[in-house]
Amino acid sequence: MQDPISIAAEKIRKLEVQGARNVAITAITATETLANQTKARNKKEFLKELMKAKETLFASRETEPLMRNAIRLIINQLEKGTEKNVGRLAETVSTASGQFLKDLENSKERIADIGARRIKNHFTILTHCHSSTVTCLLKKARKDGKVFEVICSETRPVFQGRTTAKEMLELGVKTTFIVDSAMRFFMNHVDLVIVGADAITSEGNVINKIGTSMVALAAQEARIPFYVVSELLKFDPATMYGDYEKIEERDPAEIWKEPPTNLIIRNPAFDVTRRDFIHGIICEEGIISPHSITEVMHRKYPWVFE
Ligand code: RUB
Repeated sequence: MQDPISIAAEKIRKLEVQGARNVAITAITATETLANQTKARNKKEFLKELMKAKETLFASRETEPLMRNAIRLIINQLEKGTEKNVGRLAETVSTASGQFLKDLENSKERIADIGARRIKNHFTILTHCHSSTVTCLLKKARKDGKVFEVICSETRPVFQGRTTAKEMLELGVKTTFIVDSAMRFFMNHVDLVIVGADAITSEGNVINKIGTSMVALAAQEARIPFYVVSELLKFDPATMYGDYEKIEERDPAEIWKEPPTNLIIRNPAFDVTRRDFIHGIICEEGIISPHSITEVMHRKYPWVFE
């Protein structure tokens, strides 16, 4: 029987679980299951097991600081404490996991409340890929009685835009589906661009699905506000100390299953949108300038810098 961590990592790697938030939730839940099923005889063995799980989960997708911050927080609580009993250590993992998931849910709702206010009646909103945070915000706007249209890009190579389009249709929102290369063509018909995030760097740059930086460029040229919706814990503290955020490069077969020999295919999953193109980051603390990210993180989540 496969252990919960390998199952979760495999689902994440194959994109059966998609989007930074869902990746983090899957990783946290698997860590909790592992802790509850542990056969470790002492704290040392238990921590060793969790460290191995951490490595496997972190390797499943490289550009996911929300997952990394969550798992680090859970393990740090064990390392810091004096508790030695394995049963009680497993309970600590459960409590910390449950609390993190609850906070994540609250942040999402807060982001949706704040972001929905930015949507005016009869707006056309363009989004790229599928972000559960973006669709939650749009659902909230709809619930508040706003009438708006959505344009979604298909998001090559694995078409996450289809998920967004289906969700919008279910909401009863007039939805237009376009190929990624048509995004600039439609930009003049758009009032607002809203995208999600996988990572935020210490400089306030945002990493999201490949193609996002091109949308940002097109939005700036057309003078259309470009917003990122993101929980603050997508901030990657390693970027503060000089590391570049790694950009996951995926299997070329996602682009072309049987390509001609000698063809070089590159398949980066994400790109970097410079802070200068971002009107604001809509997060649980409000709408903030990307320039203020480290200051806000120090105030709200100082433990990420430990
Ligand atoms: C998904 C993607 C999403 C962010 C945010 O990429 O780039 O915009 O992850 O999603 P992939 P959420 O499909 O490769 O995971 O708001 O749900 O965290």
